[in-house]
Amino acid sequence: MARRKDMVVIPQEVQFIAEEIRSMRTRGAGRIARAAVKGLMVATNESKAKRIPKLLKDVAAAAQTLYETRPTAVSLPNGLRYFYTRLLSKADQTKNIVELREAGETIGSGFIDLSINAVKAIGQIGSRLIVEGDIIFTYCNSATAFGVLKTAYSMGKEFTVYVPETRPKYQGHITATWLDEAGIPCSIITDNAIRHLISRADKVFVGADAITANGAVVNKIGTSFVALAAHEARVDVFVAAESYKFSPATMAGELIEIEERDVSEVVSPDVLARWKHVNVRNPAFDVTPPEYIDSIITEHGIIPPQGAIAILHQEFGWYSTEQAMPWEPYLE
Ligand code: RUB
Repeated sequence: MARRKDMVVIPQEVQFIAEEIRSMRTRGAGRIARAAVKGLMVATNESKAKRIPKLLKDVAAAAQTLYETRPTAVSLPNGLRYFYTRLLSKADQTKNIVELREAGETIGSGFIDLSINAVKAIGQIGSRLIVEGDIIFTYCNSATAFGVLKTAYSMGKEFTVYVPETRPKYQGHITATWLDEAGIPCSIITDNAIRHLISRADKVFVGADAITANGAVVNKIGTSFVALAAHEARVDVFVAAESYKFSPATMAGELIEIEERDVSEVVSPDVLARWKHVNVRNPAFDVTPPEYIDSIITEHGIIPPQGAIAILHQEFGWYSTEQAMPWEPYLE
């Protein structure tokens, strides 16, 4: 069948990036955001559009495809919004499609640089919280939290790290590998051992997929259990999170959607097939209330969780529904 000339086409590379995120081959909130923005750079560059309105439609379709890959990490819509709002304002200023395509490159690499620099800044700021001889707990696999540990270690501070395995996908093993490669001594523990061992720890460092207006932290399922156990044992909990992980929609009372993933991640299909009446649930994230968090380390500095609203205002102003998905009006 002949392809309509004005039909929206999503480039294969964008579909590939979307699948990498969906299947968690690309994972971690920061990486997800950078990969999605890369996808929009590709969509802008590869669009065959001859006119600007069509280019905006092509990029909108790519943005929607990427947006639908995983629901919880707010860095994903924030990254897509960063790109698309700037592309729209450039489209208001120029009639030249070549200029707009070039702007896509600049905007995208602007976000990627901002993201990488934020992780580095958090590493620098957070590393000051670590003192010689500390016993540290982390959870799951967060490049931002790891950046804090790696920076402290490169400053010559000696400390050890407990890493829970993080069922069902064992992201703790990735963290242990990174620590091992960096030369930082660590112990892998089962998730069940968290409460037993956390009383020996001095500090907890975790990452975040989303931070709400009231300072609650959404992160890998089980993080709230680590924070609860730490609170009980009077161990400080620090969250390392770039400002694009704060959720503007929560200023308007929206809740963060908690992703439920395929049950085959928890129980093998063979076992599932044998069971007749057993239901399996696989929520991928949970919410840690602000009461269980001591501080959030952002690239702008360390804030108490109650200061989340200040970051949100600084980054996004007051929330308006137009900020939700700026590409929506351009979807076919
Ligand atoms: C990863 C996870 C990480 C945050 C922060 O979950 O919960 O702690 O995404 O990561 P998943 P980073 O494995 O399901 O993506 O600091 O690397 O952005």
